[in-house]
Amino acid sequence: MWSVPAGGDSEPVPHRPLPEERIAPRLAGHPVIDWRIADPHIKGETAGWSYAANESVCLATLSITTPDANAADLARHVYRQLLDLREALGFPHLLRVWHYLSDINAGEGDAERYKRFCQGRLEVLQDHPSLLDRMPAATVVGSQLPGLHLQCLLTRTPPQPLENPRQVRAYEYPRRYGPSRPAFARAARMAWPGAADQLFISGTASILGHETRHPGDVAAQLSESLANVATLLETAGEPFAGRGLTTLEHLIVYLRDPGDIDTVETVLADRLPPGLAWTCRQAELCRRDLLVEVEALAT
Ligand code: 3EB
Repeated sequence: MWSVPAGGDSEPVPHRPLPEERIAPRLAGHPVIDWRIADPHIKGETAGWSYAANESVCLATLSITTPDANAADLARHVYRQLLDLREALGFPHLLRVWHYLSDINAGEGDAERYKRFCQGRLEVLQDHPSLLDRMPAATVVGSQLPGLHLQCLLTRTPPQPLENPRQVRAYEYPRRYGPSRPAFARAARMAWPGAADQLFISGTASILGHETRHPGDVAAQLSESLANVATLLETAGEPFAGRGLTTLEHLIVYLRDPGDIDTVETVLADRLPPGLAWTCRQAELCRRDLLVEVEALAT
C-alpha cells in the first residue's frame, strides 16, 4: 500500500487501476500496490483516462492497446493526452510516471521499441520547457499486455527533481543508447502541504556512470541497484539521509527472468531492513543486458 500524501486517513483510490497482473505479473512478495489517496473527492474519466484526486495530487491511468503501433507514435499520443489532462484538471506538475510498453526490446539498433518510445516522449516534451526543466521520476519496463499502459501522479505544487552522483543524468546519456535522450529524473522529492515529504525513486538499475555493470549476474545487478537507491536517499538530505533503506515504504523489483526469483529473495533477505515490504514482478527491461531493476517510495 502506498499513500499520497502519507499520514492521516486515506482511502483506496476508486479510479480504474491498470490490470497490473496482466501487465507485469507478481512473482513473489506482497500483493501488487494498492494506491491510497487522502480524501479523493474528485473522480472521473475523460478521453480514455481514469483519475482520482484531492486538493494536492491526482492519480491517473491510461491504457492504449494498439499492439502493432510504432512505439514513437504510442509515446507521442499518451504524452499529448497527458498534457491535455494536466490542463483539464488543473494539476500542472508531473511528479511520477510509470510506463509499461509491450515488446520493449523488439527491433534492432535505433529501431528498438524503447528507443522509439524515448523519441516520441522527447518530441512532445521539447515543446514544453517547463516540463523538461522539472522532469518526473519514471519507470519504463515491459508489458505482457500489448500496447502502452501508463499511470501517473500530477500535483498542484512543483516537485523537486534529484539526480544520482553515481550515474550520468539520463538526459545526458551518450548517443550509443539511442538518438533521443530519456526524459526523466532519478528521483523526485515532493513537499506536500500539511504532510510529510516523500521521495519517489525512479526505476533504478545496475548502471554506474552510463554503463551497465555486472552483465549476466542478477545478484550483483540487484546489489548495485540497491546501492544506487541508497545513494539517492543520501542525496535527498533530511529526513532520508543517514537512515539507510529504512525510510522506504515499499520496494518493487522488476525481474526479467522468473527463473532468477530465488536469487532475488536471497539478496533482498540479506540487504533490506527487517520488515520492509517488497514485491517482485516479471518484466522486460529497457536495456537487453539489464536483468533486474528496482523502484521505491520513501517517506
Ligand atoms: C536507466 O537508468 C534504466 O526512460 O524513463 C529507468 C527509469 C530507465 C526510467 C525512462 C529508463 C527510464 O537508464 C532505464
